[in-house]
Amino acid sequence: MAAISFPLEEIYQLIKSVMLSNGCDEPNAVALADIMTRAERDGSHSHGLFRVPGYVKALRSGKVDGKAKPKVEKITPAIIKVNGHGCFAPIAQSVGLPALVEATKEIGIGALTLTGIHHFAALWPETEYLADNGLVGIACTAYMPSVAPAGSKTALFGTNPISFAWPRPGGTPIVYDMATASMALGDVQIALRDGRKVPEGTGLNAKGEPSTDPAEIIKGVLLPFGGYKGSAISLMVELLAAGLTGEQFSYEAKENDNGDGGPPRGGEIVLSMSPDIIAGSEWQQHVEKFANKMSAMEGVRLPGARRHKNRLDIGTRKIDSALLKTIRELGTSNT
Ligand code: NDP
Ligand code: PYC
Repeated sequence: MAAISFPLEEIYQLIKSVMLSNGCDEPNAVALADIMTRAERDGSHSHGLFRVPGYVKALRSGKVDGKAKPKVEKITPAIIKVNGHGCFAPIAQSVGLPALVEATKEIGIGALTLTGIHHFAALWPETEYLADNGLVGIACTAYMPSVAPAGSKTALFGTNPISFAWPRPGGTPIVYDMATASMALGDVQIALRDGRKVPEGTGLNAKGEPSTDPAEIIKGVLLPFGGYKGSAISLMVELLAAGLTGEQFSYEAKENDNGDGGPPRGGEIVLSMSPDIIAGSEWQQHVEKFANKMSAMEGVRLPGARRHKNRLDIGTRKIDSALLKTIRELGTSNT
């Protein structure tokens, strides 16, 4: 891939200006610029600048309201509900997560449901926010049918990510964030762009045969990670993100989507727990011993460590030059 080096601050300003010139107000543009710049900073390439064209498509088609003002409601002392009123997810999270932290610190456990949102980002920002506030976090969201349940060759599940974070006061949290598909669709699309094959087991072509060609898999179907076990976790994500929030399952999201290429309307659930309240004051020492034992093992690293290391580099990031050209054009033309 031909790449251009670009400073993080310029990445932020570019995204913000593209979003402002495509119908976002300042708070929505800031929330999007923040989430995508942090993805580029950490090396979450499939959910950084790569997503700008999709966000813009959803704004231009009118599917997403770039001026939406999400509404927060406390259903019980532990249950927070945010209605995004057709916004992209980051602005809804920015109002819901602080309320979730406050509730969890009081009750010990909490749940945040987000409805009427369009999620197109990585999920680690949600769970890491909770860990940075001393809480354990779990987040998941559904998407549109892209993954065949175990035993089938037809898509029903979204790529259905799940993220988990555990706080390590004084250090970086333990965080994993993974699609329950064998590979996130964004990474398959990037493999196609960069002319790379994907590993065996990623997906099937349109005839239902195994393939390592990303173009063929995009026309066919992705497989869940880990066979029937990943399939069960993807099923759980559908139930938590749609069944429990009252929002659309992936198949419903597709049926009701306008096909503009941007993220469909859906739901997200974020669960949080206070180790201080649940485990008591000794938890940190106990967990540190375990984490240190694990990371000292040969060949082992803790999930999240790659991103946290990338984050220490505040220099430029390499951006695909064709993508950069496309994004710059999206900021000047509005058709
Ligand atoms: P990866 O397979 O790249 O990584 C999954 C997790 O495994 C990460 O937490 C990663 O940590 C960790 N990990 C990777 N290698 C190792 C290792 N050797 N040892 C220990 N831990 C490791 O992610 P996916 O491709 O599955 O997902 C990419 C992104 O796509 C996610 O951010 C996800 O939220 C997003 N996504 C969003 C969707 C949406 O609907 N909004 C749908 C699907 C995916 P580390 O980061 O430190 O490498
Ligand atoms: O990479 O699978 C993906 C994805 C879907 C929605 C946002 N990212």
